Amino acid sequence: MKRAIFFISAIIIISSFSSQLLALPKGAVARLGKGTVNAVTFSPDGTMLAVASSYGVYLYDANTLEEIDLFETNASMYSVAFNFDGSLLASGGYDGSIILWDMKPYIQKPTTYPCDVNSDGVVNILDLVIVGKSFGKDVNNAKADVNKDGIVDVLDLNIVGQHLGEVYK
Ligand SMILES: [Ca+2]
Ligand SMILES: [Ca+2]
Repeated sequence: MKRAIFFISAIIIISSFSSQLLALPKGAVARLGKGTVNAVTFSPDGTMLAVASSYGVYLYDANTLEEIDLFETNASMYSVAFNFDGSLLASGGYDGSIILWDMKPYIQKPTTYPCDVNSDGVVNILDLVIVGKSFGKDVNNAKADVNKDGIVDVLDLNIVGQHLGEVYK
């Protein structure tokens, strides 16, 4: 009986100790990372998180917090940095190497282009005309409300105007 009580007590002590270790600090939303984490950085658009660790470089989806990929390396990585548009990631290792990773396959392209009001793949005068004709109306044409503020007005026209000539094909 004493042995059973000791065993149960040990389990309670161990489980409360491990739950303290796993508890997130106040204000934290997640705990990520494997191996020894040496550096972290967000991609310029904020969609990815790169982690330099003893296993290599981990990529996480910054929104879902799911692991996207692991770039395994021979040496432990201690630094990571994206270039200005997030198309390249540089990692520095303890072996003195700097590895450049192609991030283009991981960059999420938008599925919609609000300035292409008529969805023909080009922002041109036709999109401006649609927005202009929808002025003052009760957002019957929701696509003409480019900035999604509930009214179609000069602000929407201005946004489309700034994107004139863009091609999404
Ligand atoms: Ca168009
Ligand atoms: Ca609007």
